[in-house]
Amino acid sequence: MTDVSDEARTEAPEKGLRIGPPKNSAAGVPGVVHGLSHVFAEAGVGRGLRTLPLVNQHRGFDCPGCAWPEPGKPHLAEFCENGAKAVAEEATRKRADAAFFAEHPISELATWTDHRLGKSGRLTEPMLRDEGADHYRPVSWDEALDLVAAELRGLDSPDQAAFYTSGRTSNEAAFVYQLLARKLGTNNLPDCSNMCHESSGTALTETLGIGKGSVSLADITDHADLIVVVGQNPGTNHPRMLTALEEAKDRGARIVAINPLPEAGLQTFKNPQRVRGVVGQGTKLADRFLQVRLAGDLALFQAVNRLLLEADDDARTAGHKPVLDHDFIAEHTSGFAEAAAAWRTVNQADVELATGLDWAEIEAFVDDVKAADNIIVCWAMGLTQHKQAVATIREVVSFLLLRGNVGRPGAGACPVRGHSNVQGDRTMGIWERPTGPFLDALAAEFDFEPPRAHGYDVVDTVRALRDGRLRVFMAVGGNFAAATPDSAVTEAALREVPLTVHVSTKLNRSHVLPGRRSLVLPCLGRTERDVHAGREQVVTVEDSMSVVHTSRGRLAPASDSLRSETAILCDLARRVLGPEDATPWEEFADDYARVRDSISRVVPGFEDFERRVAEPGGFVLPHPPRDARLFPTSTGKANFTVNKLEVVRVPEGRLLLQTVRSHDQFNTTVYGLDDRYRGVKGGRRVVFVRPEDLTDLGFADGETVDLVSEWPGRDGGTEERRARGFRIIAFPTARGCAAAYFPETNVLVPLDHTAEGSNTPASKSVVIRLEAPK
Ligand SMILES: Nc1nc2c(c(=O)[nH]1)N[C@H]1C(S)=C(S)[C@@H](COP(=O)(O)OP(=O)(O)OC[C@H]3O[C@@H](n4cnc5c(=O)[nH]c(N)nc54)[C@H](O)[C@@H]3O)O[C@H]1N2
Ligand SMILES: Nc1nc2c(c(=O)[nH]1)N[C@H]1C(S)=C(S)[C@@H](COP(=O)(O)OP(=O)(O)OC[C@H]3O[C@@H](n4cnc5c(=O)[nH]c(N)nc54)[C@H](O)[C@@H]3O)O[C@H]1N2
Ligand SMILES: [Mo]
Repeated sequence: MTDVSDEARTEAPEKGLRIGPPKNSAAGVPGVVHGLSHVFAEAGVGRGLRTLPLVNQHRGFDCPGCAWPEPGKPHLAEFCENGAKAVAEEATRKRADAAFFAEHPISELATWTDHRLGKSGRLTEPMLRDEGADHYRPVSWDEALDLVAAELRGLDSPDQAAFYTSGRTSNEAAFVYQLLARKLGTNNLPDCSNMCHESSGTALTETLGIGKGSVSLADITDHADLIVVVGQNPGTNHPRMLTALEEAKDRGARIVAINPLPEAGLQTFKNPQRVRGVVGQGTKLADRFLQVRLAGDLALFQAVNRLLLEADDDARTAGHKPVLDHDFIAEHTSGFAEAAAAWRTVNQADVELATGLDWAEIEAFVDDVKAADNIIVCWAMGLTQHKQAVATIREVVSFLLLRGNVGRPGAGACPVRGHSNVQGDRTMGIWERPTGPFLDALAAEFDFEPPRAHGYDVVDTVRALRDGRLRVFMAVGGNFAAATPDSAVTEAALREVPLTVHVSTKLNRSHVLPGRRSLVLPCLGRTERDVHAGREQVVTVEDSMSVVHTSRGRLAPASDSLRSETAILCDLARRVLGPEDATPWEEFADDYARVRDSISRVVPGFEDFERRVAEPGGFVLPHPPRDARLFPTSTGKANFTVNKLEVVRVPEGRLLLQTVRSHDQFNTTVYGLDDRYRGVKGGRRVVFVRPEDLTDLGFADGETVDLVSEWPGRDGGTEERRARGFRIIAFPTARGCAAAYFPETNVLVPLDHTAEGSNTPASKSVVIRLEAPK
């Protein structure tokens, strides 16, 4: 049994925890005040005011928060409460400098909570932990980078190194990073996407031929008749999306929310940039709320597709207008007959069991669908982090295809991406499974033979670490130790690797669970001015809707020793690959336009990059299904799929747990201890359970319990993982389902519990039991 108590990290029990009623509206003035209070507290009033007006403006910087696109003409302040917090976190005046590391041994820092670690402030100079030492000590950039280069050059095989990326990295840094890894000879390029929208990318590539969303912002604001928001909590995670949904509502669009939790942001939006949002009632967003059970969406969309098929039969028999778009299906799709045959066997009882919904509720949703000419489905982690995630998203695509909802205004698939440049990083080749054409273009541009074998994704990287197959683990951004599943396994594995290297802005858990030797290399953040070789540099990013644009930091860097990610990686590459390597690494670092020049020849859609990205708002990458109803799939058509439903059966006395974000965190960065919309203040060790389930299980609101996950062990027994000391909150979630925050609950997610086809940790459906603490 794996019993990991991370109680040790909660230095003080959460004495300040207070629970109030959940809210039924999002944002408004309290949101802005809350966001600004974070900025001023961290950055100071002057620095804060200088920063905010530049967020997401042409010639400003890309918000380091989420990947939601900027409107063509941004409002004067196109930032949101949570964007403000992300900026504050980076613009903070606090410093985790050499004096800080001299004062706090690593063994002490390892007991701090993620919240406290993050609040230590910005990293200021390169720090090294020597083998056996309990402190980090300052080192020069030369010493640090030579050390990494020596270790990489000394490997028996390049596959003994893994290069992780978190999705804040710019296009330029991502491009040089993957080039370095591939020149070294490995495709071990795991990234946060593996834990995020990998399931979307996999499903969309199979069905539409491209792993990206097919809608633009205007499709939502100006054209869609029905917008389905499934498995997503935009009020917290993509607050600017609420403005777009409000615009859609103003024109008469309908919104359907599908979620086990009644998220405040999906109910009412009080837009702080509008009078009625400030003093009035705000805008009611969702017209219909389907409170689906966790992992019930595959069954739900199969039922919807069956009902659409039957409605089409009826309409045609009665001589009415067909419900399905038969012309589109005939001309542009493949596999319809097989899928239709499968839908006709969809069983109502299975659907009701899996979804927890009444058939009549599903029929009412189908009426919305039939009434809408143009439909968009938006989704995020509620669909991607389940065992049948890929199948579910394929089924969503079938739903869209049935009525021709791809490749025309106001219609399409909208996976709402997480990190601000996670989509761009993948476009730049951060991928453990690069395509042949990409590698061919890279080979031609840089005159070398890139490795063709697939590398490790995140879960495989953890396995390789665990099994001693990696000797260097390097990360550009992110917090691998905290973001990955099965914390006990990952943390133990990371401590054994000979060298860990983290290029980061702020201190986090991954730095205090170091490898035998460990380097922390501090870099500039998005908000900061990047001057290199006497030239002010700009970087580029790609948003959730394939718009590529520039980002230019304006604040003075947190320390004089900081370097940009691109500069660090070019310098490292030069040292690793030696003088015999012909890549102009120094020129790349001195002028990122040189990197963009190479990108323009390697990555399709980036032709004439430098000129086009200088246009206000940047440019949109090609997307054949969206632009021309061309589907670059194996069949050359959009593919319908047959997906076998496995109803998740939760044993008696157990709950299905999802691990979610609170309103005061960005992934593993914990800004504060509140989750305002869900009524939580001053603590994070809470578990939301439905009152009827509590009664059945013999527990009560306010009790403290351990969460114990149960997983079929290899030897036929049950593996147990435990997270201690969670306060129960009676909450109106779907029946049989619970929710708690990550990263605290990552200890409960078994490493092998992943989505079929994408290997994404299934961190939204973990079987648990509640147990009175011993
Ligand atoms: N402020 C802030 N912004 C962020 C982030 C952050 O941490 N903080 N993170 C960024 C990143 S990297 C990402 S990926 C996105 C994440 O954005 P979200 O996906 O919105 O984030 P989660 O908190 O994981 O919320 C998942 C939502 O899906 C619902 N859900 C869970 N399981 C199911 C299911 O089986 N079916 C359905 N229908 N719904 C389900 C949950 O109840 C919840 O509303 O946000 C990005 N933006
Ligand atoms: N249980 C559970 N686990 C999850 C999820 C879940 O829903 N449930 N969600 C998953 C998802 S969707 C994601 S995307 C991952 C996130 O995984 P990661 O991307 O690895 O984690 P973050 O918390 O976003 O990384 C934060 C750290 O990035 C560094 N950083 C911030 N800005 C910069 C920058 O500009 N440059 C550099 N070099 N470093 C910077 C800081 O040091 C900060 O501490 O977590 C995944 N893990
Ligand atoms: Mo994400």
